[in-house]
Amino acid sequence: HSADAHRTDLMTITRFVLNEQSKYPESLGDFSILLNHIVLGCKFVCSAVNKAGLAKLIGLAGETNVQGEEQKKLDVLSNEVFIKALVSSGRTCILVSEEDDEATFVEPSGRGRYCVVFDPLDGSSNIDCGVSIGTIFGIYMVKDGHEPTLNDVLQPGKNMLAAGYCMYGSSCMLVLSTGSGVNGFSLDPSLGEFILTHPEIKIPKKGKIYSVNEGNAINWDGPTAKYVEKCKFPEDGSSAKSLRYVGSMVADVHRTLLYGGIFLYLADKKSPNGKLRYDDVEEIKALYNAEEKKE
Ligand code: FBP
Repeated sequence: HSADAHRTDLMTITRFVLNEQSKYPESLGDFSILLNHIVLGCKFVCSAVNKAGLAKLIGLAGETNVQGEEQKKLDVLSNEVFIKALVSSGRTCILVSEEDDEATFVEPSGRGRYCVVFDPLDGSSNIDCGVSIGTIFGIYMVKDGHEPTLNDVLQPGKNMLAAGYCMYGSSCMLVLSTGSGVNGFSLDPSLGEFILTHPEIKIPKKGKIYSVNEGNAINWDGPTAKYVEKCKFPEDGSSAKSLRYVGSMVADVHRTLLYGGIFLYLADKKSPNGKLRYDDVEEIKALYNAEEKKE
């Protein structure tokens, strides 16, 4: 017990990724460097999010009281931090952020092989009331010697090298997958390090929770409405499920991974393609289908 209470052998996220990399002798260590820069972005956003309420109350330098101003600022600030951290890693070539209309192409002299797609601060409607929000990221790689183009990032998720999220909740957690397994790291604020606290996360086989914005039920299709009805009024004698919906995807996904159950974010009559925020959904679909056919 005492060993548990005072752990001295800490598996930091850097150590974890370096360990993983050592299994591949040809690896150049580029991925650990990239990840370190992502981790820096997450730590910055975590600190900014934690200070946000206080900043508003006591008017920290640079904050204004104009309504909505600070929320926008936190989004914009987080985006700037991530873009700068990723560019300065020297390991990226294309950055696609939910905050920006256009992709950022890194100057050829500072380029690496990785493309990062990300939402620096998702769930912005939850900022002002201090509810969990998060950063989401995915990483693709361009082939050696190949000039990076937008097609390198308009690819199916299964072509990603790694993906993860950081949740700014009652604790700050970074969850990462590099393709085999999912591992969770909690930020120890006194050390400023993400420590492996949730190794090999596996979603429980059975869960007692369903998570959906039921306010949209009027637009659901028949099978969805029927499924959710069954969650509430089971016909097989099992007990009804509990409803949990934060409205921050990272928090809802994170809880689902740890506690099990189902998270739904549906295409419905109002948004038949789902809520994909892209001007030309058809273009994405065409690129996606072309990629699928190639394989
Ligand atoms: P914003 O970041 O623009 O607020 O939207 C993203 C998001 O908050 C997701 O994280 C979440 O899953 C979803 O919107 C909730 O949407 P809705 O309110 O339609 O259920």
